[in-house]
Amino acid sequence: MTLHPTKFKRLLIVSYRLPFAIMRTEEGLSIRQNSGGLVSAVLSMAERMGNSENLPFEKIHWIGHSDADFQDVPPALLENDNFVVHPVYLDPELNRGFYEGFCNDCIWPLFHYFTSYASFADTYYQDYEQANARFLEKVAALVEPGDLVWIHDYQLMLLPGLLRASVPHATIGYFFHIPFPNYDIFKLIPRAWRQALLEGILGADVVGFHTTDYVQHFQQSVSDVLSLPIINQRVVLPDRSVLVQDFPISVDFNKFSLAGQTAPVSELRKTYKRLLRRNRIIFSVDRLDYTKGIRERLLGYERFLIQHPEWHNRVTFVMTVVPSRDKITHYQELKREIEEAVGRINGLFGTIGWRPVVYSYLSLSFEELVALYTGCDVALITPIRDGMNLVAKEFVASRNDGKGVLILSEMAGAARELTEALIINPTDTQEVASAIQQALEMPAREQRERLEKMRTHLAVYDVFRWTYRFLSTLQDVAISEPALQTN
Ligand code: GDG
Repeated sequence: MTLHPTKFKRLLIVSYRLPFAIMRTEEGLSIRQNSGGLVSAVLSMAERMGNSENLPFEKIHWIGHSDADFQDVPPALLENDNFVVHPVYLDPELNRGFYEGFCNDCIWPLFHYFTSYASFADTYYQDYEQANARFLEKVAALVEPGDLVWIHDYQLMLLPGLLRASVPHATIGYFFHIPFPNYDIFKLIPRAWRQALLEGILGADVVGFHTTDYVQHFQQSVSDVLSLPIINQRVVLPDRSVLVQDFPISVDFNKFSLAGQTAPVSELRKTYKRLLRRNRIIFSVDRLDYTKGIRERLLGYERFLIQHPEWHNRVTFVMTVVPSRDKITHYQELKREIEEAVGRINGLFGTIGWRPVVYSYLSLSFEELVALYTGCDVALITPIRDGMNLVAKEFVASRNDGKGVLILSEMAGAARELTEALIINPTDTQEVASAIQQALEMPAREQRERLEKMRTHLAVYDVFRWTYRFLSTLQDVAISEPALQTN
């Protein structure tokens, strides 16, 4: 599986978020690395560039959003060894309607099956159209023959279609990072919008999802809304066809597998264990989001503590919630509910010397994250709905000591691959409580055997495989369709 360096010269990634945030400090402008699933995946790939003949691109050109306030950023700040960044400047008001509105107050809840949270304001959709058109201006001005354009995620569903109309011979891939819901959910979107969203996505040559379920849901929507035939995984349009396939995203297995042994991580791990009085540790980390099942997880832990007094004083749940979208009402309410539940559990069971839940609302450094992945006994990952969930894969990749148990929700895309985890339904409080007990009491041998199977899978299906599979499929499709040849 290789890419064709002679035919395709540049990789253009287009996503809402850039890999770096531009900040204004007292010393002037500076950049800070962003986190999140997509950024983690592409940064790993970028770190390998130059050292791998499979990655022929010299630099990745990355087009993403920035506040209009930063239009005075000097070009030198927008380039490093791996990336050239091309910001799309959006006014705060447009960004509010587009990103906080249509993306995160309509599509995000709807596509995660939180239908009652979804708001269908006309102005949101108008801002979404306008913002996608602003991305188009930037991409269309940049794209050249021989470029691969890889567009990401639900913020940019219209962009592939806009780009196809503006640059008909462009080679366009599109990857969807969240679940694509079944048709009953998708058809809640007003008729004209849902048609435009599907036509937008079908502007790409290859459309990728994490799982075969999402592929099937998308195909059913295409067939019901647009009445287009689907033959051999291809949506057949009058002048061309679009390949729709699953490409499960993954993690940099080697990086996580080795990270636990570095001196800073070992030091941190020792410190955490000492601070937690050598208690057994249950760990979770997620962005603040109602889809992640944080409330439900706390109920499961509370039930476990009620049913198992023998574990009091001997176990600590380290729960980190990473600040996210906290300007949106549902997120503010969720934060309050989480903090109430943590307070209730600590009040009910805690003593002067023991806090059952150690909760923080902050972002961890990479070393802190790995120290917790490798220092914990149980990773408790209970989303109500999650496209993939990279935290589960990172935990497994980190455990080259063969210790630790993964409890994983069946509603995460990752559950399709990590079948040796203790798979639970996140709304079943008793099942979560029982899985915690089973995990804490699991014999070392069983832990090792379960981890080994999942690690063998991730060692092969790592993030590089994901990128190569997607990009080489895109190239093959572009080369085999004469109408789409770029030279
Ligand atoms: C979306 C989809 C899909 C988290 N907290 C910290 C931190 N992280 C990193 C993790 C991981 C990433 O952020 C989170 O990825 P997830 O996949 O778990 O979740 P989403 O952000 O919701 O991502 C998801 C993903 O896209 C990729 O397609 O899997 O389903 O919702 O890499 O390590 N990193 C650091 N400190 C933290 O506190 N350093």
